[in-house]
Amino acid sequence: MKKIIDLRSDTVTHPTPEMREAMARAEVGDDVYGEDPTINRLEALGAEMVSKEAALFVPTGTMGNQVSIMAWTNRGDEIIVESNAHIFMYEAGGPAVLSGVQVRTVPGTRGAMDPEDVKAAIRPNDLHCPRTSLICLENTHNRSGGCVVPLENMKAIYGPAKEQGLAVHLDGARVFNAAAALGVDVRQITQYTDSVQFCLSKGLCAPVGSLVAGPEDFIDKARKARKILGGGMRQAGVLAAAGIVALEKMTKRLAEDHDKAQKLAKGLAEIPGLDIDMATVQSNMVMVETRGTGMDASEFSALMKRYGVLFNSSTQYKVRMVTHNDVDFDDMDEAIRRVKEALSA
Ligand code: TLP
Repeated sequence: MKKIIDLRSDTVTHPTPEMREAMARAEVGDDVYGEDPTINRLEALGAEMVSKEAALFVPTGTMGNQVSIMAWTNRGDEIIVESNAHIFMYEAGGPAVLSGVQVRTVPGTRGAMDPEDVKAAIRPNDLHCPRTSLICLENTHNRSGGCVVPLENMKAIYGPAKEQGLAVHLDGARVFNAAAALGVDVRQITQYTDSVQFCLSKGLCAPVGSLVAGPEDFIDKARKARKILGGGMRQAGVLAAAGIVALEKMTKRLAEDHDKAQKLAKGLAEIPGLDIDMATVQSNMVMVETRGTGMDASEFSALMKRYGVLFNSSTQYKVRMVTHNDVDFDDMDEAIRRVKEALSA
């Protein structure tokens, strides 16, 4: 039987044998009482890795972002996000529902907002205006195809935000991919944020989980927000154990996924009808424009599903392919071969 090559997301990765082993052996306790030693170890490790005072284990990236917004804002505030940010596009209106805040979007180039536009979007202290309390960044930036937001851009937004007393939160679902792509320690990125959410369950292969990291008083509020959302977990050290392997081991292999994306992109770019902006292939994602094939994104993905290559549509004429630990370099060759076969059939 033909192997299915699943490029829908890096979320499809399975826990590694080492993770399963660690999960089976994990010491656990009731985390709502703060008594799960494995969760405590994961939170301390995560905080240290991104150079923040404290961290909180949450089930998902979405909850990580939402408890962060709940902790930083008051009802009626406004938050600034890039117009294609996950927080704005894919979190089901969470900021409005959970925090009662209004979202102000600023357009970005490959995920990076112009610092001048951000400055201009900060509200004046005026009776008529909502209070701007938070700026959210995203790195790598999902909807731009995994582009890396440059450090200088983050710095140019963070400095003025601090001068104005605003908090900066990073949706760092794939911040370790950003660090690998830039060839820097992740702290170089997180130094320009007050809080960060990063996922253990994407390229890092843990089955579940994200960490939120930031100042201690912020984490206290985020912990309370997590409880409100029903996210206070009990013997979840079995999950945290996989998260520890994710942080200690799997962060070191992400560059390999980026090399796979390069290989895939180069091969697909040579196929007539497919267009790829190679400058945007910066981490583990490839955005492929399908217009030249006469098919839209959903027709093309439906066609390729029949050939055992899975990926999602991103816009009407763009599909997103994501590389990860559960596909190898040979799978990239095979995916390219099947696309050629499907388009010439
Ligand atoms: N992204 C998923 C889908 O929701 C689109 C994916 O397959 O890429 N921030 C960013 C930047 C993300 O890409 C995601 C997940 C999240 C937050 C949310 O994480 P989860 O899925 O754990 O809630």
